[in-house]
Amino acid sequence: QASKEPALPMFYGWFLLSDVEEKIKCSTMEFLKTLDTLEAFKKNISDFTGDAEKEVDLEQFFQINTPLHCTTQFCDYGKAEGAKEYAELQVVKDSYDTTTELSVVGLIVTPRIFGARVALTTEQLLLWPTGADKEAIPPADLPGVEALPVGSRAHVTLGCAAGVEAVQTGIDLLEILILQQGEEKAATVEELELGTLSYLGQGRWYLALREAVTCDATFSSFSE
Ligand code: 2AM
Repeated sequence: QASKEPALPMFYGWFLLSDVEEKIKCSTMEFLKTLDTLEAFKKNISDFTGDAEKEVDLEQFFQINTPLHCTTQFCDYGKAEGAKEYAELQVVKDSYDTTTELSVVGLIVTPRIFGARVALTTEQLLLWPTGADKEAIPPADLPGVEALPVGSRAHVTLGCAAGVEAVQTGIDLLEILILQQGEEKAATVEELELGTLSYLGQGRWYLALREAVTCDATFSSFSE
């Protein structure tokens, strides 16, 4: 009798420990509050509201996406490409339930999502699936993605605007990174206490943190 295959999860990733999650929620909300009050942001408010006269409360605009995590492999319970192969990797089995330190190096805000950019270590990159940076992106939409270093897409989705799926964060992050590498230099740069804020047009904001924030996180999986 053939043994039943173990069920695959919805996704694998690093999950922020609960006290870290609280800390990050608070500090990133503080940043949204700051961004909301900046003249440069107000000047471009129509990116978010469609109307230059309208105001937006960014803290209300994004719905928080818990548990806060950095997805490595999206499995969709086995339906996603490469899910089974990933689950069978020795490094995935060996790392399961172990805790690591994620380094948050930037924050991104767009009219769709609010997220934290994560810089992965060489060791963490062993858990980053080949091709994950380009997953779920029609190639024609993001020319230049091939030139980005492996792991560029690593992030924690902090919140999504109404009706937006979390998968958008990785796509918006890659788009911002491509813009930053290209000819189009950021339109506005403002030095904040937290770091350097750039505006990349069409409601895309990037804060390069002056100091990376380290977050303890456990490698695990999630199923609804
Ligand atoms: P995220 O990693 O950008 O936050 C459950 O939906 C989780 O899997 C979310 O965290 C989501 O986005 C991620 N996810 C959903 N669909 C995905 C896909 N096609 N590729 C990669 N990650 C995906």
